Amino acid sequence: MKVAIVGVSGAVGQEFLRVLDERNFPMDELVLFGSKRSAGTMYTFRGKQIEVKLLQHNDDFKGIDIAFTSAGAGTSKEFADTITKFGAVMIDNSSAFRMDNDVPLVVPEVNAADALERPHGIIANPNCTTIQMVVALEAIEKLSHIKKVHVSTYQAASGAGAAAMDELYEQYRQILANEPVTIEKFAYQLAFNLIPQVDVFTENGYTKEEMKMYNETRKIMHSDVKVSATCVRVPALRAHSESIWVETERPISVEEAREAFANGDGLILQDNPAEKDYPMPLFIAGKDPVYVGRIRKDLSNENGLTFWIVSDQIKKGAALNAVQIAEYLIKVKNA
Ligand code: 11C
Repeated sequence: MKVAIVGVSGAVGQEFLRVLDERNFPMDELVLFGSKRSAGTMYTFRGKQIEVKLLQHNDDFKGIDIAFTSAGAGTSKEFADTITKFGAVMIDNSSAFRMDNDVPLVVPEVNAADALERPHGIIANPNCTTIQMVVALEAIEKLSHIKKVHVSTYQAASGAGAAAMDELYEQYRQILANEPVTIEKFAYQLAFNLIPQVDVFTENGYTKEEMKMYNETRKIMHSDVKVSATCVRVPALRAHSESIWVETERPISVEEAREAFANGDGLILQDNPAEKDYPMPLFIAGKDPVYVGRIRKDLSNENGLTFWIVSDQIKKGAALNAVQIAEYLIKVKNA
């Protein structure tokens, strides 16, 4: 098994190195690719130094079985043929191909088998906010079909990359030192603030991030569910939180929901209000599962249920989900 990481110097690229090592991913060789800026950089993997190669249109992907790509949608589109032409499976973290009909969009806890049908050799990894939401929704969907979802997100700086995380640290330092605040990665100062905009606005007044939650959820769950989202950037570092309201076909009790979450694939139930026990981004950063708490009946709708989820955006929201897809392919001998 020969594996490649494209965009290894980014926040997600670095997480791929950690996740592959931590999960003891079976491989004989790892090849790293990057832009002009990161080519030549050395990274250590399982005690071995590996130099980052420049991503180019050449035959470097000959012999690669699985390529994890996380270098932005533009790079994914430009290099998809180069990466897949010798048979590598490209598991792409960008938004480039997610909504293409002939590219599966996969969250293994929900639709792993979709990964087996990939006419272009490409499997898309969904947007982080969608991934963690569908893992939780799937547990409820098994009880009763979900017709509607309202969701507000509380998205960490990590969603905008490693430089954005650095900017958040730097903003807090600058404020405390009484220096002018640097604002480059976000529309406004994020430190001591919330920004009700993630990505750009579309014609219907929702942002692209909010529309990803609508469209990707329907594709992954093979569902007619309607998702209305408000996505907010918050000054947390690397785990996204979501306040979710679902309307199901039949009423679901809190006890039923709790049991479903407790037994759900990829989920941890953390819901003990009396002990002030609920998931928070500070404590979930670095962890694999999606944590669920604050489960309540909706007071305005008999068929409504509301809950709170938190998951590490760089892990389950990106690198881990992609590696789990690859693990599934290996398990069913499809890569
Ligand atoms: C954020 N969800 O938190 C975004 C980052 O489509 O893969 C990931 C964007 C994407 O800013």
